[in-house]
Amino acid sequence: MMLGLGCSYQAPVSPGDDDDPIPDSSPEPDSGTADAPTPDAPPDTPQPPACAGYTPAGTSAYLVGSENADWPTAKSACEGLANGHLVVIADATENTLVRGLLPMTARFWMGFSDLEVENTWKWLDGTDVPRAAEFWDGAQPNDNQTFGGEDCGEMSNTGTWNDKACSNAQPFVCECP
Ligand SMILES: [Ca+2]
Ligand SMILES: [Ca+2]
Repeated sequence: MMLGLGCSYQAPVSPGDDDDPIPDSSPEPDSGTADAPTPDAPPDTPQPPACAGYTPAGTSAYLVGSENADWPTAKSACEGLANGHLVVIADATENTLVRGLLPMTARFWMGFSDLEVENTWKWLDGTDVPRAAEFWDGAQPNDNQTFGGEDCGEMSNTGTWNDKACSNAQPFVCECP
């Protein structure tokens, strides 16, 4: 007997029969709960891991800039590296950790400035950097007029902070997230 016109039940498998009226168990092709290996998974663009290229340390992850840059360029560079930012220091532990990322001979940019309002220091996340913070070096910030004023924050050789003319090209540290 030949197959009928889809009017009755059929053998369990009928490959090639394209007018089977019986709906299959999963009408939604991409329900996400495939119960078998799915060789036909769409070749999506692979998602890079968050903070790709950064080295985890402590409670965050860091990346030392590959070349010296002035502060605005360093800021942009970090933002272009997996959406990071110039490093923002939360506490003494992080300060020590970050200081150790570069040789003590190197001073480097961090993510704070008083570019918006002179003598009002802000981290890039918008939080205040109290002028009396324990980390400021001696008489800093002093907005040294010898250099036309100083509006960008750096880590000094000793691990203390200094305000410096933003146009200096020097190392920088990015943080992510
Ligand atoms: Ca200043
Ligand atoms: Ca200074």
